[in-house]
Amino acid sequence: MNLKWEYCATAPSNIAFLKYWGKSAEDTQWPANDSLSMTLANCVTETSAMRADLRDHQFYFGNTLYQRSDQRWAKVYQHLDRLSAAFGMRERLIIRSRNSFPDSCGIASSASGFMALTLAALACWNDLESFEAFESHGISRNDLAQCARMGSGSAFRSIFGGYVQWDRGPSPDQQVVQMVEGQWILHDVIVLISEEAKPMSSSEAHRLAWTSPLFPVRLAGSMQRLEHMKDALVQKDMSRLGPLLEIEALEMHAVMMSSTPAVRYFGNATATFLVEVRRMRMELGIPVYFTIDAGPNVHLICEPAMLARIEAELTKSKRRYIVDQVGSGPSLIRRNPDV
Ligand code: 2P0
Repeated sequence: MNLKWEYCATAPSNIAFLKYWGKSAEDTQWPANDSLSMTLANCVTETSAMRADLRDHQFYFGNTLYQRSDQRWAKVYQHLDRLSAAFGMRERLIIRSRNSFPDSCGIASSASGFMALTLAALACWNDLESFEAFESHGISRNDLAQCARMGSGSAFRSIFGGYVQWDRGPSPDQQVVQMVEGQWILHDVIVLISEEAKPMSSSEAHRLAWTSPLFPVRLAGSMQRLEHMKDALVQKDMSRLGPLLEIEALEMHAVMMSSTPAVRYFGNATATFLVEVRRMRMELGIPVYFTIDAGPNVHLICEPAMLARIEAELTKSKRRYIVDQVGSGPSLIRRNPDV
């Protein structure tokens, strides 16, 4: 065993087309409904893990060491504790993590973050340098995703590239399923509306979903919407996928806003921009559609041929944005940090 190896994982974020909102069981992270997402290519977390002779793990984000007592990062230490207990690992790790996207702009990074942390830590503890090595060791991609899911539900879907379904399944199984037919190249242009901190964590807001009178209605229709979305993805039919994306995002936010207490993740600045998106579509004839996660930023989904026109419009209205697209999923390497 070489204590010096550093295991590095790169894991993508994902944008939910059909949203995971509400849990039927919190302790097991059981989602109330199936969800479907597009794995991103450029918005990624890179995390490395190295064994160390220390009393506790050390977690660096960027160049800063954050201790276990730091509330903002407590979930990272809890996740390492959970993984070490599940795999019977006692060695402490030095974890270094950074995001390829600006972390102050309110793009959810828990999916990429918890997937990268899970992969790097388990690779390091088990001395495994690839997904094939994990497989030979009896740990499948689905197993890795199940571990990441306990840190943050949305991380479950970041184990694969392309379009990925979180199948809530019957107890005791949940599955992460890659849509092999969905090889459609789509862009996600993330328009940065606000950098303000979220008023409430997603985990807390998930809990409130059950108080909304709209939630049962949402759950009753979600499987049918999933099938329609999958079909539109297979057919590469933006005129069918686009309206489904928008109604899905608005429905999730309607559930949030009608919860008690109400959760409001976007305000007037976002709403004003949605009018601009509709104008691009209705007046300029650009087939572009929005989705919104648990925050104020707007994800514009479009085909590659439309990107230049969308960027021109965003530049004209002095918007800040990040261009991303469907990506190929996480990766793993082992390296000697001294070389
Ligand atoms: C999703 N979101 O499907 C939905 C859409 C945000 C809106 O999953 O409590 O941070 O850690 O499992 O994964 C955000 O919730 O919540 C989320 P936890 P998570 O991507």
